[in-house]
Amino acid sequence: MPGPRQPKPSHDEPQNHRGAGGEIHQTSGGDVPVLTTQQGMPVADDQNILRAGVRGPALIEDSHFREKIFHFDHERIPERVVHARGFGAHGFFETYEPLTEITRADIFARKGERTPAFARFSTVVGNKGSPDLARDVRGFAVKLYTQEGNWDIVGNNIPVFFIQDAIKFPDLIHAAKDEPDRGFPQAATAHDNFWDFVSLTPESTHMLMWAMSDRTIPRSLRFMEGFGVHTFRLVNAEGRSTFVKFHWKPKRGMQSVVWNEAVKLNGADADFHRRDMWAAIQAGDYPEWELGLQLFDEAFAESFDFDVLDATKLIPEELVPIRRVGRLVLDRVVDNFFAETEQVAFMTQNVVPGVDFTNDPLLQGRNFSYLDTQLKRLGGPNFVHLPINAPKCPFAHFQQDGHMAFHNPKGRANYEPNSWGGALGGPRESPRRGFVTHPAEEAGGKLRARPEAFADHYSQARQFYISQTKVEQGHIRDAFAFELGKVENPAVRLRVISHLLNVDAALAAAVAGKLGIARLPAAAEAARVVRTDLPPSPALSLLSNLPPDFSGRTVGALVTDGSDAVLLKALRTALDAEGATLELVAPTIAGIVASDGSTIAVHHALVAGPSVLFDAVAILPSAEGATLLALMPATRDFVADAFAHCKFIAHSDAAGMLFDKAGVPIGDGGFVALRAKTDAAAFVARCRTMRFWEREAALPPPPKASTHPAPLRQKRG
Ligand code: HDD
Repeated sequence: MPGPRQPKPSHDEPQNHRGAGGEIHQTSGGDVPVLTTQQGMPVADDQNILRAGVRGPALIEDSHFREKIFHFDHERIPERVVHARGFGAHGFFETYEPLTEITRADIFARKGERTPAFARFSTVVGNKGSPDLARDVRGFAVKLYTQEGNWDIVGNNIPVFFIQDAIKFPDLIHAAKDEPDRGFPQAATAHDNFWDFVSLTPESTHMLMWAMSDRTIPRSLRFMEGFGVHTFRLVNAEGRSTFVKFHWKPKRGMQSVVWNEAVKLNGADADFHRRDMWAAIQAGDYPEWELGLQLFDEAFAESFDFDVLDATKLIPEELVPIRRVGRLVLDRVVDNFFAETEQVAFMTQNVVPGVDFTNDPLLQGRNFSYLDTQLKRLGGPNFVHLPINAPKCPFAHFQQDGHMAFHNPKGRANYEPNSWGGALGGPRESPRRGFVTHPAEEAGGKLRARPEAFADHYSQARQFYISQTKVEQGHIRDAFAFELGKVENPAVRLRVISHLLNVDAALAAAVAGKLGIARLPAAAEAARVVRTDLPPSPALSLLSNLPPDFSGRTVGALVTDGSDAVLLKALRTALDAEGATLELVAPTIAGIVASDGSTIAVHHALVAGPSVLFDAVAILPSAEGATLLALMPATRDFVADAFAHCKFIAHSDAAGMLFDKAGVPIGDGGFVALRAKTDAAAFVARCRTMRFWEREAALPPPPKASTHPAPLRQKRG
């Protein structure tokens, strides 16, 4: 009975109807698909629940409504217990040259062969809806759909880890995530529980140095390295094993933001990283990394200063150079975020013939955990049937049934051995093609213990610190001071300082000074003498390894009506030539009329386009436009932040008053005046060093604590 609030459906032509609230709906017709229930029954009315009378109660008979609400109620699956917030993309891995002398892995057998790949990048600690620029380790997980099965390299953007043994992982993660009695802080390690745990776990010290460095606030997921972390094995056809550490080297080089910028980015665009990657792929600027191998044998492992099974240690590139063996290119965004990025199941134990594990106790524990977690998250044993998880090579086995079984074997035999013979008998094992575990010899009693060499917790932490530039060291000091500044318990703060004293006395004193600690505690007792002879490893520094150019980066130009059209064009041309992007910011999103009378669309209104979104800025108002901008508070932030974040700043002459207004002293080497067309190219050339760090060096040095140690009682876990 059509009532006054019920739109009348038509199946002939698309028609517009008004729903109860007056909203417009289009009914199906022509090539528009008909809305159906999950069962395929066409739906006549998706606006109104079935009720007894226009103002009467709802009827349980409305199976369409019940199905719709039932399904909605069950849309969520548990988020990942760690690495909940992530962003994935499809692509391929291309092999540079056959590596048959090192591994029988099929993926490395043929030069130029492309293997489909899916990569997911993530933060570790925050929940699914947390901001992208949290200070956090980034997950770097790659699924390679090889012709001999799926191989997952489930790594991070840091080559070491907080703990040596997987049995401590739940403690680490409990301590790092929000505190259980209050549910905050979210996506931050800047709280008591985390620092309490790590300060009672000295093996974390090396990782803490990385975590407090700019590595944990990358500018883009495209501009960070990836690491397999553990030592793995590659095994060739003769069964010879070579130890390997996996590295992903970003084509566009490495780059991070500064902390103050990260804080503001989280507010300006909490999706900054995912938007950046999405935009790059959509623009055809495909994110790319080279796969690097550090290959070494037993003899090197024996002679190395540290145990290669200890995930809190790395092997400096200067000691074992990286061999680049292929590239990963991400060239396709997902069709559906849930189906692909959310449901993808990475597992460290997914290796292929020719790749094998070592006895790293962290890795061994992971090999248990990842399968287990998928059952919880994806709800049954058939999660590999999901398209994102299914191998792309032929597969055949006798595993059957279970929830949501999509690939069901045909035929009578569902066991082996069987005597059905031929195709009827189903698949058979293949000693020749199959995965064979490297027959490493093992001996020793059953015990819960760690090798003696694992006990050196400070030497490589120190090596990392001394490998950083002065600017980076300053950022590390600031990060420690920020995080510990959020710690309420003074004993925890002191305990961290006592560890830092084993890393670098000046670092410890500076952090203590920033925390207002008047007297330094005694250094933490070190189980092994700290090595001060390890040389700096320049490869560990971001700023010592700048990319060759400014490609993949973005300049934000603040423009107004009357902005110089010729200069704008020159800037765009210079950036295009560099492979960089220009985005325009104007007083309103309606765009501007440039000096030549042309109307130019802009990307951001000033209030929504702060300078933190960009790698460098150009402030190019007309004289009249500058007067208008001077009245807008957002202009001051745009200018002052760009300056404080050490960005290169191009400017028109008219911009001068805006610098004055923002209290920015114009004139250091980070400013480039744009007057003639050629100035644009000069500005882009300056941008190649990414930031004008000298500006930061001009700031006054931090206060320091007294170097007279104060006694401190150490609590040990
Ligand atoms: Fe883990 C997810 C990386 C130690 C247990 N881990 C997860 C992801 C990455 C890493 C990138 C997200 C994968 C994705 O995008 O879906 N994890 C690491 C690295 C580690 C590490 C580099 C140390 C070197 N992890 C680690 C340990 C354990 C786990 C020691 C447990 C014993 N990790 C898990 C997990 C997760 C996970 C609980 C959560 C979601 C998932 O696996 O699929 O099983």
